[in-house]
Amino acid sequence: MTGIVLHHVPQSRSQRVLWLLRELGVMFEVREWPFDKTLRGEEFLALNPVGRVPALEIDGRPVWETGAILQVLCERFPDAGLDRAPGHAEWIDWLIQIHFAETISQHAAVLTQGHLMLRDPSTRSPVVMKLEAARVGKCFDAIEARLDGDWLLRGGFSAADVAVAQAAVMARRFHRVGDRARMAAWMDRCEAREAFPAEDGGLYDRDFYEVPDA
Ligand SMILES: N[C@@H](CCC(=O)N[C@@H](CS)C(=O)NCC(=O)O)C(=O)O
Repeated sequence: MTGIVLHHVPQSRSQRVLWLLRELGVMFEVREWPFDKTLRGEEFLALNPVGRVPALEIDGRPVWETGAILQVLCERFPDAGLDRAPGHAEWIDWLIQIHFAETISQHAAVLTQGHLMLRDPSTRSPVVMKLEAARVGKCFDAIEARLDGDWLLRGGFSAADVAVAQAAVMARRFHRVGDRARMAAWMDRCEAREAFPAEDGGLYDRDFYEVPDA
């Protein structure tokens, strides 16, 4: 038993924590959960009171919210160089990117619900799905505009790349990266990293989901 346990559902936001732990090169265990009402059971609610993944056990306590988990891990293992500590010239940009990932993930989550969870098409809103897909596109525009080198921060690869790229991997199932050349090359660089985790099972049954007609 190591001190760190990741509570994980493949292809969910916990993939972000899995990737970061691999980049940090630390010992950890993974406990995989089904993506169902088990997450609302007593055992999981003791790890995260709103029943969501990821949850991380570290230093004898649970931590939840992906952005908080990334910050805790980067601060706990500073030698890996994946953080930008308070006072660092890139600290604020690092923080923005760590939390910007959640904006992207929120859109992907709404679209996942529309395309995969609401099985009865009459309960879906193509209008909302179209709007959410367009908002993913705006996020991709922001990534394209941000990139003027290999990584999101000039100082080099960091947890900011892990956060945003993992969210973009989820979101590109709903809006194509298209002709955003800098973003496409950055995604390739991220996915080529040794620590980038292979997707092993999960929620999605195809690479791309078209918005249905209204
Ligand atoms: N802001 C939270 C969101 C967590 C979240 O909603 N995770 C999804 C998977 S990506 C989940 O567990 N959904 C289960 C549900 O909504 O029932 C975080 O970043 O940790």
